[in-house]
Amino acid sequence: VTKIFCLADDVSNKYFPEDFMFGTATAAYQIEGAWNEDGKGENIWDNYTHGHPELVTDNSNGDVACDSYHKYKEDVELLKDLGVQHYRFSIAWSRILPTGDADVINEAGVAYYRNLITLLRENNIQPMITMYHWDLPQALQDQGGWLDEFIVDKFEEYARVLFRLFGDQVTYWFTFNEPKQTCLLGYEYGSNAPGIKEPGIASYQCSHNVLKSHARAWHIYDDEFRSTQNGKVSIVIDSNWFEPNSDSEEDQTAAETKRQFVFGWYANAIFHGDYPEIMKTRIAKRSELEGFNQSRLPEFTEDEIAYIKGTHDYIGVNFYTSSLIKAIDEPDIDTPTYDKDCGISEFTSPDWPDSGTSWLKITPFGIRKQLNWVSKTYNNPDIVITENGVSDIDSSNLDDEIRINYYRDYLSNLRDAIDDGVKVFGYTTWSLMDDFEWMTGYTQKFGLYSVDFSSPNRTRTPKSSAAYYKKGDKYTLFSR
Ligand code: BGP
Repeated sequence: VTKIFCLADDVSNKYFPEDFMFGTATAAYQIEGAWNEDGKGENIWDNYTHGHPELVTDNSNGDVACDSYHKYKEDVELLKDLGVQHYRFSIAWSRILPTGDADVINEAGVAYYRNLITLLRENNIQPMITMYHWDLPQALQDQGGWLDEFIVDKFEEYARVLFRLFGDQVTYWFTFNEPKQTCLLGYEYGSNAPGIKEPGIASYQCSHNVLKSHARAWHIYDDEFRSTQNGKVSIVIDSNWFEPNSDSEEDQTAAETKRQFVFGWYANAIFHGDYPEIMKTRIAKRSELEGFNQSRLPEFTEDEIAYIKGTHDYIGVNFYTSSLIKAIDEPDIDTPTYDKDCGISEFTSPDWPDSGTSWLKITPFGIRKQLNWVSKTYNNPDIVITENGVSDIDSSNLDDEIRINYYRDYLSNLRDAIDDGVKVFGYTTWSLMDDFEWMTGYTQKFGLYSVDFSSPNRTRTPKSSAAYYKKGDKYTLFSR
């Protein structure tokens, strides 16, 4: 057993299993830049940030970002220096298929990812690939995007191209990163690209097509590639821990309802083939009250349920924070429709420390509870934490104690979850380096490495947390 973990105040010394995977993550639009180079097609984030710069906190975009398209070799050096076992990154659909269509493959894009994957493997770093981290080719959005069922065939074609091109070198695949954010922020609240606001309908339609696309990709792998490539395919679902505000039965039920609306929306489908009962019942009831003649939540057919059920070889969980959930009689009138459908009240405790991001309170206990809940609810699957991290806003602060404490305390709780019997086999920090953080632009810093966005060279400098994640320091978190 490698001694990995010993909290300063914990005399018992905790160990991670020797084969436990430590890694770090990024996503294409957030780091690559080169938005229109070497044949890459436009995607919805290019289009959205160019058309509406005012919607991003610092009016920025991912045109150059960390310039990882040109600096991937340096990125791999950083990963080597961290000593990580895996690197989770995403492939930009429109860099491989500029119009989203599999008839035209952009060879320069293929070469970029092939070089990256090869270099990672030469250095014993497992690539963990997200196929879709929010950057839909604009040409596909123009034909309806995730709201139109044609996208399922398009995603199938894209998935087949990726498995064919890279599958011999990749064990860990994820179809989608955080489908809830794709659908809710992109098509219901309209805060993320493509900025569509169709409350109560579009996010459900989007999710319906995302789940069908996910299942299609999993089956393609199973039917055509698994016997020769022997990899694993799943999805990344985002989760807060939703803690009941009191011991009352009402609050316990409300918290479970919220978990089902957030995590169960996707997990129940891929584990059991369909949406959670509570979602089906609540949305049908509210739709009826609103005068719809059918539920705003689309239905899967029996065949679709059978097809979607079981489309997971493991499960990716993004985890950052927690909130408190209280039962309410009736949501406020101005509550967004999806939240009305869920019908609970959500808030945070003033006792929980802040980070640089308003939605992210520091709640280490939550990761243990969430892991236990996922394990219990979905029959103890293999789990990897695919993102976990904390932001601050001061780019000059390389001595990032906030991040060291965060990782120490979350990892300690994750380690406890292993003792609880949860089959979590890996942990991935968000993020390798400071990057373009969607609507907050470059103002939120999540990286183990700081990036100088004012230098054309996009110089990377390790923060204290990088040294800490590498092998432990005065806090003796872990050493390899
Ligand atoms: C997750 C995304 C990441 C990353 C992170 C930080 O939801 O998968 O891409 O951005 O959150 O969140 P944000 O940028 O919204 O602060």
